[in-house]
This record gives sequence, C-alpha cells and structure tokens, in this order.
Amino acid sequence: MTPIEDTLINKKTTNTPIWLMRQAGRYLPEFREIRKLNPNFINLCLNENLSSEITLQPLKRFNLDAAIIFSDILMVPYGLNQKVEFKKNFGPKLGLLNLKEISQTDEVDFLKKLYPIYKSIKKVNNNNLTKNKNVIGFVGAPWTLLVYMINKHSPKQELIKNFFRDEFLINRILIILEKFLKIHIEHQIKNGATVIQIFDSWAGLLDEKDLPSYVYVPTLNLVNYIKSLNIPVICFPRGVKDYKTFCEIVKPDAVNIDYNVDPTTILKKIKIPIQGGLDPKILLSDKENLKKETLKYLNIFKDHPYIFNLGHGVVPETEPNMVEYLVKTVKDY
Ligand code: 1CP
Repeated sequence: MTPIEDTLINKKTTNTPIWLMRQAGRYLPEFREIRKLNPNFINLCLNENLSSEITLQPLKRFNLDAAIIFSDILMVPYGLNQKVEFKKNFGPKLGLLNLKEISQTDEVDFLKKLYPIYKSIKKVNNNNLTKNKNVIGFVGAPWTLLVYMINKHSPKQELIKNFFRDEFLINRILIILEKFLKIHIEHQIKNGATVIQIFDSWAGLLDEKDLPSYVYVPTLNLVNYIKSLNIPVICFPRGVKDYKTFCEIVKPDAVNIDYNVDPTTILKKIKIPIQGGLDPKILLSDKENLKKETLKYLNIFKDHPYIFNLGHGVVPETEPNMVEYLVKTVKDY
C-alpha cells in the first residue's frame, strides 16, 4: 500500500503524502520548452511520448507521492466530436454543440480518438519513477463539462444568458457524458491509473437548489462506478458552500477542499479523508510565509487522514524552488 492508498482507507500515515494539482505544467521550464514546440495543446495531450514525459517531469524534480496524467478534462468533449481548441491568453474555445452528432458517437470511435491517453498512462505506470507511488487518472465532473460544452469558453466571468433554457439538451448531454466518462475512467484504470480524481471546478456556480440534479446525482453515479472497480476516488467540488452535504451524499473516498474553506471548521464537520486546501498564491510569496501556511494545514490535520495538496492548481508564475520547499516542508514534518 502507498501512503496515499493508506490515507484513502482512512488510515493516518506517519508521513503526510503530497501531490499537487497542475504539478505538470506551465511553471516548469522543461514543460514550456516542449510546449513551445507543440502549439496544438490537444495534439500534445495525444502524443503519448511527450505527455508521459511531461507527467513525469515533476517527479524527477520533487519527492511527490503521485503522478497525475498530463491530459485535460476537455478531452472528453473532444472525443465526443465537439471541436475543442486552446487559444493562447484565452483558454479553451469549443465549437458548435451538435446534439445529434454527439448522440451518435460510438464507443469504438471515442476510444480510437483518446487511445494515446491510455498508452501514456501505461508508460507512466511502467516507469521506475512511479514505483510505489500512485498514478492519478482523472475526469471532469458532468456538470463542469456541461458548462464548457454549452458555454463554449471559460465561465470565469459568467455563464451565457439562458444557460438552463434547453432542459432537454442538458439532460441528454448529462446522460451521454455519464456513459462516456465511465468508459474513459475504465480505460484509464485498465492501463494503470490507481486513483481517480473527479474535478468539478465550476460546482460553485450553482445555487444550492440545483446541486442535487447537476452535481450530487451525476457525480454519485461516477463515484459508485469507480468504487465498483475497486479504485479509490477523490472529488473536488470546487466552490460549493456545503462540503459536508456533498460528502454525505456522494461519499467519495476523499474530498479536496478549496482555499476558501476554513480547515479548522471543515475538520469538525467531515469524517472522510481530506486533501488539499493551501492557496496556490502562497507559493508566490516567500519561504517563511510558505512554511508558516504549510505547517498550519499540517498541524490542523495532524490527527486526520490527510493528503497534502493545494486549494486549486499551481499557477504558471510559481518558482519551481518554492514547490521544492513546499514538498520538503511536508516531508520533514
Ligand atoms: O500550456 C497551456 O497553455 C495549457 C495549459 C493547460 C494545462 C497544463 C491546460 C489548458 N490544461 C492543462 C493540463 C491539465 N488540466 C491537467 C494536467 C495534470 C496536472 O494537473 O498537472 C489537469 C488535471 C487539468 C484539468 C482541468 N482542465 C480542469 C480541472 C482543474 C482546474 O484547474 O480547475 C479544468 C477546469 C480544465 C480546463 C482547462 N484546460 C486548460 C485550461 C487553461 C483550463 C481552464 C480554463 C478556465 O479557466 O476555465
């Protein structure tokens, strides 16, 4: 059993395991070098040699407990034949949403399009750098994918007007997403993913009353499926106000908290293992402050099964030596 697996079955480990969301990415010069030569982000994700190399880059530098596969949650809409592009200084841009075409996607075509991701996972899993560590596969939660598929770009500012107008369309897409997310998860696991994380980055956009139909139920269906394959699942319902209710209904093996969650309060409310929390912006400050904030989380969770991580992804401006210092602080604790 790895330290992450021990933690996920609710066991406190002597050393707190650590991995970071977006640990493979733009803050690493060796990533930027590859990225410069590969302007098409989708093609980069579909290049199993490069995507496996990028996945392993942070493990070469830092003493992390897991690799997270270099891919994107939007590879699923891409596999469903919606056009997906990543524009510089803009982010993702999706094409027309054609329900008829998406409904006709068959499993074989979907898998053919995403096949390099599974090959990449296999390579990562077979590499010595991940020996006795976890390989984390992931998907976007149905709600967050629905947001991108209908909104067609990041909802950072706001959702398009009338987002909820076409209830038939929304319900059809949620059903299709559930089917293909299960297929995507199954193939990640078959090729060596030992933990699955479900990213619901835009759960916080919803009113409380809409959480059951768009977040709780669709996520619960995936969580139950992953559990049936005997693989642990971590959920990150970013921005929800009530993590406790989410955990009681969805019952993931662990929950990642965002940086707006007060760790002391959540500790009293949640019984399952907890992951994350530290504001990624702390990595942009100085070592003294980083140490202070890191020790705060470690102390609060010292008697609770806890996986160290952030409250959202590493930001591109982060100095790699700050990540190194963070990992060292956690390992020396
Ligand atoms: O170089 C570049 O311009 C590409 C930047 C980039 C990277 C490095 C994107 C575009 N995706 C990724 C990789 C990625 N995305 C990983 C790899 C593994 C790792 O964590 O190291 C993962 C797990 C994701 C997941 C992801 N993609 C999420 C969920 C987590 C989160 O950040 O909230 C989301 C929302 C996306 C969509 C997406 N893809 C890329 C960007 C810039 C975004 C966010 C767009 C937005 O702000 O709405």
